[in-house]
Parts: sequence; C-alpha cells; structure tokens
Amino acid sequence: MIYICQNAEFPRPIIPGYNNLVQPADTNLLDLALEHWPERIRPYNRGNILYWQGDPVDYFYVIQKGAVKISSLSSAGKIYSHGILGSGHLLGATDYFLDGIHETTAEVIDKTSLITISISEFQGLITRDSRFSTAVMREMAKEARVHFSKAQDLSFFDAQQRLKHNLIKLADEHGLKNDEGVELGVNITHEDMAELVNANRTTITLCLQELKKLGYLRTEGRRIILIPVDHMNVLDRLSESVVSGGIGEALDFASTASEMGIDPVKVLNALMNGMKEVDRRYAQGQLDVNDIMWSSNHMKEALPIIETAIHQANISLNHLGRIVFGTVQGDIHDIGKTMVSMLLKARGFEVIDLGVDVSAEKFVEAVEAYQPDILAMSALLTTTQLEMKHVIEVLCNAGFRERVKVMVGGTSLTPRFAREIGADGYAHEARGGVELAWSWLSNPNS
Ligand code: B12
Repeated sequence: MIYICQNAEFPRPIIPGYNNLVQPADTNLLDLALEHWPERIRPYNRGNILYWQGDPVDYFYVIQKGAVKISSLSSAGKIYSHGILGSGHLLGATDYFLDGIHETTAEVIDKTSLITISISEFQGLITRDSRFSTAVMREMAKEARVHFSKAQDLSFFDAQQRLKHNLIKLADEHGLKNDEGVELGVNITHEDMAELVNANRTTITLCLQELKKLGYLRTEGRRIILIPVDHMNVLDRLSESVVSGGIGEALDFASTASEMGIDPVKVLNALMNGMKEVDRRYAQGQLDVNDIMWSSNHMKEALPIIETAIHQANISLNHLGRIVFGTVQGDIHDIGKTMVSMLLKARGFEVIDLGVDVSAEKFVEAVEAYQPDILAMSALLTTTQLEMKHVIEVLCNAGFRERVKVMVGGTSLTPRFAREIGADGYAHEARGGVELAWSWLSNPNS
C-alpha cells in the first residue's frame, strides 16, 4: 500500500497491529558490550591482524576506540578496502550469519581498544537480550548501507570525488572538530586511501593536491584537516552552477558562501573552477558557444559579491598579470569580450573590463592608471576594426606603447590585420587569447 501525503497535516493511516514507523530504541552496541564484558577490553597496535580473509569466524569484536581497516583481496590480487571502522562498530557478524567464514581481512591501523566476544557468548546474549539483537541488526544494516554507498560511488563518481566522500566519512567517524573544520583523527596512509577509493597511489596524490588547491583540505605532515562539509557542499554547488545552473543560481551560492563566512578566496576559486570546467568541456566539444555565454553570465553575476568580500577582508590576490580589456569605440558587441575576459579571470589573470564603445583616450588613461601587462581589444565590425589601429597610435604618442603587450580579437579579424596595425598578438577565440596571455607573462622575453 502506498500513501502519498500532500500536506504535513495529513493523518498517517493507523493499521491495527502495525507499529507505525516507530524506530527501535537506539540501543548502543558498545554500551551493551561494555555492560556485559567490561573485562574484555584489550589494546591493539597498528599492524595487528584480527582475522584474515578466509579464516573461520571464531570471535566477534566491538571497537571501543581506534580504527580498523576492512579489506579484501580480489582474485586478480588487488586489495580493495571496504572502509575504516571506528568506535561502536561490530566486526564478524555478517560473515558469521552467512557461512561462518570471514570474507574480509581486519587490520588495526591505529592504537585501538576492542572487546572480544566468543560465539557462544554472542549467541547467548542475542537470545536473552532483545536490546542486543536490535543493536546487532542495526550494525549489520549500517554495514549494508556502507556497501551500497560504495557501489554508488564507484558507478557515478571519479577518483577525486570518491576520495572526497571517503575523507568526509572518515572525518565523520573518527574526526576531531576544531575551529577550521575537522581533523581526520585517523592515521591513514596514501596506500590506505588508494585501497579505499579503488585508485592507485599516484592518483591519490594528485587528487589530494587538487582538493588542497580547491581549499577543501590542508595537510600538516600526516595530519589532514578538512573544512566543514557544509562549506564543501556550497563550494561544489557554486562550481556546478557556473557550468549548468539557472539564472541567479551562481549569485545565490556565492551569497550563501559569503554569509557562511567561507574564505572569499575559496569562493572565488570555486567560481573559477566552474569556468575552467566549462572551458575544458568546450575544448572537448561537449559544450557550444551558447553554453559558454550562459556560464560567463553566471560568473559575471556572482563575481561582484566575491570581489566585495575579498576587498572587505583586505585580501590581496596573487594574479598572473593584469589586463585592461575593452570593445573599441563605435562597437557595442560585448559577448565575445566578456567570454574572453571571464576565461582570463578563471585562469588567474586580473582583468579590468572597460566595457564597450571605449575611446582611444580611455584605453590610454587606463593603461596609465592601472599599469597593466596587457592591453586587450575586441572589435566585431569591419568599420570599427580600424579603431584598434587608432588606439595603438594614441598609445605610442602618449609614450606608453613599450609598457604593454597589445592583444586584439573579434570575428572578422585576421593575424595579418593584427600585425599590420602594430598589435603584438591576435587570437581567433577565447582559449587562444588565454594561451597567448599566458605565454607572454610566463616568458617575458617573448
Ligand atoms: C549579438 C550580435 C549583436 C548584438 C550585440 C549584443 C551584445 N551585447 O554584444 C546587437 C544586436 C546589439 C548587434 C548590433 C549590431 N550588429 Co551585430 N552581431 C551579433 C552577432 C549575431 C553575434 C556576436 C556575438 O556575440 N557572437 C558570440 C561571441 C562569443 O563571439 P565573438 O564576438 O566573435 O567573440 C569570439 C571571438 O571573436 C574572440 N574574440 C572576441 N573579441 C576578442 C578579443 C580578444 C583580445 C581576443 C583574444 C579574442 C576575442 O573570442 C570570442 C570567443 O571565442 C554577430 C554575428 C556573428 N556570427 O558574429 C553580429 C555581427 C557582429 N553584427 C553585425 C552588425 C552589422 C551589427 C550592427 C551594425 C547591425 C545594425 N545594422 O544595427 C549593429 C552594430 C551595433 C554596434 N554599434 O556595435 C555584423 C558585423 C559585420 C561586419 N563584419 O562588420 C555581424 C557579423 C552580423 C552579420 N553577419 O552581418 N549585434
């Protein structure tokens, strides 16, 4: 029978004899084990093996504190880690109820205390104490859910996302909260992470570096400190909203992130990463110019919020270089310029956008005021292309030509035209413009 409830006031049907969704009392397995076998607590050290895959089940273990890695060896000889379990978990029950053989290996990976229970004691308490049997069932249900979410991770997510999910789970289970977020609180190696995420160690190193760059975590020796999970979620959603969000979504997530007090540099990085992803998909042919235009607009909407927060926090950003950009006088085509300028920002350049219909005098004033490394101009009309030549002449007359590299672009421009008007470079589209700027600033003698 399925009931669809349209409003919260709708009364739930009372079925005689059926306990309407009343959850069993949350009996804590560890408390029960301590109540019955307090003298059984034993310390274990990193490297101790509780049982090997293929061993018969002869004991059950309840973790009082510490961390135990559960892994299995595939027929191809690959180790796959099912999880790193902490306080309150029960080891051995599922295998006992199935065929009495351990399907996995349990290895202690941190200083750990365990309560050991024999089969006869376990069976005895299960029949005598319904609280214990409920707690055992709950543990087994949790184990099933972990396997389900692992299967989902493997089917739907890449290694970096899988690593992130696993770190969040570990932090949830073993973490120690602090002002920054949560410290992992478990001694885990890159090898352990690789087994957990089903990736190799090199991938783990790269993914960790990427998560660090995103500002999601920080390491200190072997310590891993994650930012709060709700911060990660907002930053993820901000990046996604640049790629595929609706109007105003990126702006909303940027505002939420600021209200939550997330470091504005991290918020900016999330926005830029969204745009980088757009650029990557565009280069692979998965997105077209229209998609880029949408994404540029999302980014344009959200940027002022973040820039204000950065300004208020008195943070100075390290940019790759400064670019003054505008569409020349007589021309009001804005879209191409905005796209190029957003991609330049996403790649770490500071862009001062002068807008459209910009006179030669305004360009030159901006060069004087902002001292940019590059002056970029856009023109879409054949009639306004020559205005670029005029700007360069005025720049020369003002004595500023040697200060900046000049880059030009627009649909009907050609490399030859760019050379003839005295520009230093031309690019046919946005990506080429970013590459050109990058090559100039990373190699100043070019
Ligand atoms: C949208 C559009 C408009 C919009 C502009 C809205 C806006 N906010 O920008 C409106 C309706 C206002 C408009 C007006 C006009 N337009 Co108009 N417009 C277009 C259209 C359809 C699309 C331009 C566009 O945005 N493309 C998408 C962007 C992403 O591409 P993009 O601009 O080329 O930019 C890319 C590259 O060129 C490069 N790039 C651009 N700038 C720079 C700069 C640097 C430094 C670098 C590295 C790269 C770079 O990177 C970008 C991304 O890859 C084009 C047709 C076309 N197919 O281009 C006509 C077009 C540009 N327009 C044209 C004309 C004639 C006009 C009008 C004169 C029409 C009229 N009779 O009123 C007016 C002029 C107004 C003025 N004074 O500027 C002509 C130009 C013909 C020509 N060769 O001179 C075109 C080509 C249409 C045509 N086939 O006739 N237009």
